[in-house]
Amino acid sequence: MKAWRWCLLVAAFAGAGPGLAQQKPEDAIRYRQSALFLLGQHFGPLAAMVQGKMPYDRDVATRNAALAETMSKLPWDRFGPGTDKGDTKAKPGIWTNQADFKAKADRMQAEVARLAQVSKTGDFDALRVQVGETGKACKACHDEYRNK
Ligand code: ASC
Repeated sequence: MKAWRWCLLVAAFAGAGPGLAQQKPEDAIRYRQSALFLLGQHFGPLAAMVQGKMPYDRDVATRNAALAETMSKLPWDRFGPGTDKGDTKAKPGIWTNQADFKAKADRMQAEVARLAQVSKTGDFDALRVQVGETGKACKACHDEYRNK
């Protein structure tokens, strides 16, 4: 292989950064907190709309719900070994009841995906119901697995 091609190959892999396996625990914690923070930031306007605290706008609802759906997929592979200690409110149950934690995470993702679908229809009553269901799924996991 020509030397310049070899350089490109090495640069490509180096640029990709460390794989998930080598991610520093504090970076994994910051990653999942960032995703969940943004999830809350995009769920907030939907909650405000159905509570009459913000004018209802289908396009605003759709955009926020789509971003919430993307965010909802991100945190889960960042609860790996060693990420239970540090600057985190994550409770130990996440690692001792992994099946239940996954079930709650899956439920939340399903509710947010449904929220994204419902937001597009322009059906305000359906949106109100689905915001409620989604909020319950957020809360179920926080009650069990997040320290105050
Ligand atoms: C939010 C947010 C949560 C959920 C939860 C719903 O907007 O940041 O964590 O809703 O409070 O019960």
